[in-house]
Amino acid sequence: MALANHAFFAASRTAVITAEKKEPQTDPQYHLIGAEESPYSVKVRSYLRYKQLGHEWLSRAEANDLYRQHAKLPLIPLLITPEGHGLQDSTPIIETLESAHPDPSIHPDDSVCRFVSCLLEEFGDEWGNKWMFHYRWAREADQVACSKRLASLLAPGADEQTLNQTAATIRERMIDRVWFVGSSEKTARQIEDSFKDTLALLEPHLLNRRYLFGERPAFADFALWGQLYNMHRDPTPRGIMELQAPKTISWIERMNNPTAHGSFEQWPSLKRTLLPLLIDQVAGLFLPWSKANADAIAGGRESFTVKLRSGEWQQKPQKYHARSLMALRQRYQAFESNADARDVMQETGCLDFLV
Ligand SMILES: N[C@@H](CCC(=O)N[C@@H](CS)C(=O)NCC(=O)O)C(=O)O
Repeated sequence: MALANHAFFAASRTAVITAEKKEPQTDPQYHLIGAEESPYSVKVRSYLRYKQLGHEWLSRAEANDLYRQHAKLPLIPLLITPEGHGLQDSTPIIETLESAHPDPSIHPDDSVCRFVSCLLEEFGDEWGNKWMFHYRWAREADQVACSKRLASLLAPGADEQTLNQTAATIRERMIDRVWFVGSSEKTARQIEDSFKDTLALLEPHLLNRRYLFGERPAFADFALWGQLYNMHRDPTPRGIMELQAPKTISWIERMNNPTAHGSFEQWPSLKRTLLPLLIDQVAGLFLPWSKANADAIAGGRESFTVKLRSGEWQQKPQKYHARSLMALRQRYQAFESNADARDVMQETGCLDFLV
């Protein structure tokens, strides 16, 4: 649910790398305004494909009038429903669609899995976005690659010189924005280690299963995938993935057009490889960071410093993350009476941040 990268998704639909155009299953009922470079936009597109909901994938430039008519915030994705309602914010968009189109469900029936999937959905959106945004603008190779892709989205068909000028402007502006996700000299190594450690934890987990919770995608898959799919489009993180994460890359390709191949697993068979991810990344980094951010917002502080498992983290607090932590805590309330879910949250060190 983060708000990192601003104001570059206004051009045409010419996808730059590996986006496949697929005929909508039924007449286009939904209109999804987004961009390939937007992790939250492709997250919703993957969901619409999974649910086989007919939709048109449009850029803001192509659908500028529609966008102006419905957008409440200057953000993508924006989904326009058949009834003509405009929805923004990928998590509530998916929740609204899930209640309208419950089958096949993206929520595992095992209640522990159901909450862990919601927790990892939040982890993907809030913490995963730090990996994606940091790696995209930290090094020249990625800056050049992505700013060129964004430039060709903004100025399709422009000559080389114009493209390079546009790319240079984008690059300059985006490099200045990495503070938004807390990327700085102090946190760079922590962000990069977190990404590599997460890949190392995902590989054994995806060794013999197609998705995070079994043979069909769960809520968590869509959020984590939106970030990792975009990272796979940038040279440096793609290089790291190609070196150490072949199973994750197969999952990235699979989630671009997910289909159910079987059922969700129960917690006991997922526990061995999901527990380390919850302990190491969610309880060790994401939740203490999110709590410190929320406390800083509540205290009206300009900046906050928090001791994470990876070291000292300093950042300007973001209102949006404080709201989403509140939403996560409200979501956990529905599971509080569930002893198994509580035990797992206790065992992983997540509980104290959720109550
Ligand atoms: N919480 C929102 C975040 C959306 C977001 O940050 N979108 C970015 C692109 S990934 C955006 O629109 N930035 C402003 C812009 O491009 O004009 C969601 O989950 O949909």
